[in-house]
This record gives sequence, structure tokens and C-alpha cells, in this order.
Amino acid sequence: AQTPVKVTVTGAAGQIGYALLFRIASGQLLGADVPVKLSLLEIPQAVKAAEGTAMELDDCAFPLLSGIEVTDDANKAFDGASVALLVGARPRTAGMERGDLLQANGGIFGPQGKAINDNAADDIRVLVVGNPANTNALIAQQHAPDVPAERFTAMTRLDHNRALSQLAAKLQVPVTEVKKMTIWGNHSATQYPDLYHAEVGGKIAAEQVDEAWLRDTFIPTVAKRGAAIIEARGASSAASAANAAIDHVYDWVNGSEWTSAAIPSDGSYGVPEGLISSFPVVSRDGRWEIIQGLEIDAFSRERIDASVRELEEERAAVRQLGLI
Ligand code: NAX
Repeated sequence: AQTPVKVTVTGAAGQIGYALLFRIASGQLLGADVPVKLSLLEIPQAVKAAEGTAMELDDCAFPLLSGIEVTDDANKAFDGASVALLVGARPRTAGMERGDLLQANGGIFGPQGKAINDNAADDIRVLVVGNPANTNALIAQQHAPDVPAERFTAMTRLDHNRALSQLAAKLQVPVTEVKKMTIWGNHSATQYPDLYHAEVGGKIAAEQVDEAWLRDTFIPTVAKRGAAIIEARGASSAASAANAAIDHVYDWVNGSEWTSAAIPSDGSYGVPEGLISSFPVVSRDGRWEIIQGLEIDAFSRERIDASVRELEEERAAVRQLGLI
């Protein structure tokens, strides 16, 4: 039998953790034939709640789940890990400045990056979900000099899936008809969901909707969907975020068609090297590759640049704070 793959989830007692862990244990993260070992990392105050979730995982008797550990020790949690889902983060609270938010998250993602560097398996793959996800991923990566930089990624797959769903609804087609969707830039309100390369029925999506809808409805609806969910549900997206994390890692390991992921830039499309920015990607042989050679029209250029500028500002801020 195959040796179990260790998957570490931080913020395991949170609401995304609760939606995520059962899907990992059931085989949806890595495949229906891959046994997994779960490590749940939490802050001390939440260890007991994570232990409760672990009890429920036990009670599912998942055939693929070979063991669960719950800890507040990052070195232990990442020891031998092949997949790390960094979900736990410090949320922005009322009156908090960006600098305070970055500082607080630097205090989480710096040490976790180091713990990954020192303890994880050679094939470690990291997905950062906790916000500000792109910059948290950059902080973690900068504390893990021995891990190939490309193994640190941030999640824009939820934005991608939201864009698929909004466009499919507008054109009244199944989501499976929508191809080549891209989210560019930061997982924030500046993100750019691109319909100039997306295709429906083999034709460019932007040509099948009016420009006003694309600019004034589609883009803001996708970018502000998180807030709309909070407004409706009284709590932030959890199951859909967990679903997107599953999609990201499954595709990364098993290969994919055109999708979106925030990965370290190699300078493609004018995105400064090293920034962890969302691109059109395909997963091949266990690696994300940026889809090359796309023509970028003036409108898209402006939107991509605005989101990338925000990422550059965040990078400059964490440098200034000495976090990287
Ligand atoms: P919750 O507040 O329900 O859970 C967060 C958990 O993280 C808590 O249990 C907390 O104790 C734990 N935690 C905090 N610091 C930790 C540390 N240093 N080590 C380990 N655990 C720690 O939040 P939840 O709704 O689960 O959301 C988690 C994160 O995902 C937030 O930062 C949120 O903003 C982010 N999101 C990112 C999305 C994306 O698309 N990239 C979408 C969904 C979500 O908003």
C-alpha cells in the first residue's frame, strides 16, 4: 500500500478548516487512492476545538485517513508534510491600518515559513488561503530559502470559480462550457477577472456580453462576492473557499487545464519577478506553468497593472516592516 501523504492545515478549528478537513480525509484533495495523514495546527486557545473536529474525523471512519495529530507547535505540524494549507490568519478588525494587518500576519507567516523550511518533506507544496493571501505567501516563502520558491502559492481559485459561475449564469450555459477564465493580480478588490481570453462555446466571452455588463457588473460582482456572502450569510465564505483550496491542490498535483493561481512571477506579462500574483496557469508534471503569449488589450493592461501595483505596495510595506 502507498505511504500516507502528510497534509497540514493551519487554522484547523476555523470555519474553512471545518469545511476542508472532511474533504481532504475523504480523498478529494489528492485522489481517491491516496491515503492521507492530517496535521491540524492551531493557536493554543483553539487546540481543544480542533481536537473536537479530529474526533468527528475519527467518527467518519474514512478509509483513506491513516492518522490525525492536533498541535500548536508549527515544527511538529509541518514535520514531513507534503501539502500545507495555510488557512489561519489574523483578520482585519475595525480601525486596523494595513501596516498593522501586515505586521500581525508577518508574525504568523514568517515563523510558519521557517517551520516549513526546517521540517517539511522535499516535495512540499504550500497554498496560502489566509488573507492577505498573496503577501502572506510571499512572507512565508521568504522565510523558507531551502524550499523552491515556486512551491509557495496563494489562492485565487475561489475568485476564478466565482467568475465561471457568474459568466455561465449570464450566458445561460453550464459552467463546463466556460474555458480559459483568468483572474489576474491580487486576491483583493483590485483583482481582474479577464473575459477577453475566456471562451464560451469556442468564442471569446467578452464578445458575447455587453461592455457595460463586463465592466460595471461582472468585474465588481466577482471582486466583491466575498462581501456579498457575508451580507447574506452573516459569515464569510467557508465551504466555497474550502472547495477552491481542494481544486487548487488537486490540480497542482494531478494536472489541469487552463485555470488561475497566484504563483511567484517570473516577470511574465510585466509582473515584477518574485511577486506572488495570479496568472492564467496550467499544471503539468506537478508544476504550475504560466500560459504564455496572450495579447493584452489596453483595458486589461490597466486593470492588471493596478492590481500588481497593489501587490508591489504590499511587498514594499512588508520590507519596510522588516518582515521579509
Ligand atoms: P476563522 O476565523 O473561522 O478561522 C481562522 C482560524 O485560524 C481560527 O481557528 C484561529 O484560531 C486560527 N489561527 C489564527 N492564527 C493562527 C496561527 N498562528 N496558527 C494556526 N492557526 C491560527 O476564519 P476562516 O473563515 O476559516 O478564514 C480563514 C482565512 O481565510 C481568513 O484569513 C480569510 O480572510 C481567508 N479567506 C481567503 C479566501 C481566498 O479566496 N483566498 C476566501 C475565504 C476567506 O475569506
